[in-house]
Amino acid sequence: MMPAFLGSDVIRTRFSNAMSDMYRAEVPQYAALLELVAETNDAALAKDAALRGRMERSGERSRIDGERHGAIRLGTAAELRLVGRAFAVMGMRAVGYYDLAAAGVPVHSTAFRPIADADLAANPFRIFTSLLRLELIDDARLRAEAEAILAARSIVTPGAISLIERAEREGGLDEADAQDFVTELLETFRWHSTATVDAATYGQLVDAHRLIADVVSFRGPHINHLTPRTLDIDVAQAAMAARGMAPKETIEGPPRRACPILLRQTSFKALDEPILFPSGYGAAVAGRHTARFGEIEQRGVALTRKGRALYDAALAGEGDFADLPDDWDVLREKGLAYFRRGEGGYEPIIYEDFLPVSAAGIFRSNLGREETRGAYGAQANKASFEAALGCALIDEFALYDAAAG
Ligand code: OOG
Ligand code: NI
Repeated sequence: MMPAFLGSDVIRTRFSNAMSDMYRAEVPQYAALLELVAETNDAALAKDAALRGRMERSGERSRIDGERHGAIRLGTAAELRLVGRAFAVMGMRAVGYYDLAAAGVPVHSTAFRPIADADLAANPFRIFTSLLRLELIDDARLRAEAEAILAARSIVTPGAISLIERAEREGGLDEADAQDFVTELLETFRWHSTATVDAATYGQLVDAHRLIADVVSFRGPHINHLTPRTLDIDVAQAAMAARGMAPKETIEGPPRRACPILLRQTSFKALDEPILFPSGYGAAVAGRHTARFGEIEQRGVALTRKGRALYDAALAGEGDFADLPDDWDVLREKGLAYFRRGEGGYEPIIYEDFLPVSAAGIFRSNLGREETRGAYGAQANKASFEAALGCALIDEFALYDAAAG
């Protein structure tokens, strides 16, 4: 008899919940943030019947409570490929390319997420995944050292690797294997308070870029935030401030509107955490590291290429946010945003992706003030990212075109 495989949606949901439980235990501020977002969402739904109706019809009402994204930073092509295979077991595919080097952050990124409407409705869990661009370290000796350190680590447990291979070979995982897979894969994203490098090496890596130190100095790519989805980011941000969670000053993304578009995000500053450095003399040396933070986001309608061009122009100061009409019907009639035909007429298709300028703002605010360098000279290099991943990145617009039918 064929073994009964668990659906990839079920494995993804279990993994997302396990990550959330782990991060809640590691970072108590995250638990407080979840509570705050749940309260403000309940209040927003209670007072806005139109929002409630729209969310119920689109299926978002049932997914919102468990909806979140996380972020990790990887060091090598081999790590990206392996993590991509692990995410594939959970139905998550690499969508979109985000070049952060232009904003002075030495990484390029994608988002692993489900792509089919039904899978998004089941659980849209996404992981913003960055790959370090070691070629942007100027100092050749330090670059070689960082490469050697990364080449020596294994970020996925042997148990997880054999379950990834089994899922690929047999086409899925049964209940017991799926449970083991979730438990084993969680290890990859756990925080390690002891660095793998000595304090001097850490200092040199920080001097090259704080982000390089964060990727290279530890056993693995600790999850650096998990972001719940709020239905009213201005209310949630005010509540964060009122509860002493010190959000960053500005909300990334478009301004507040009656008809939300794309993505608005804000974060609280990274925690300053104690770590230990190994030393050649037996006793560990105490130090501090900032990497992990908290973030909230509000999602709106996905823009078409035409709508996105207007948004990008406004962001670049070459247009105005008012060029994007704040009215569902006009957005649809002008072909600026994506809608699907539902029982209640046309329903907005939610934006499931990220924004590079916003992401750079989130990165920067969590790397400390001193880390505000200008753009790296390097060009965006999608082809090298795809070569590292081992397959093409999926174009987000093609997915929205298909969803709109
Ligand atoms: C990722 C920062 C970007 C987002 O939601 O755009 C991000 C990171 O700090 O690793 O989280
Ligand atoms: Ni984020």
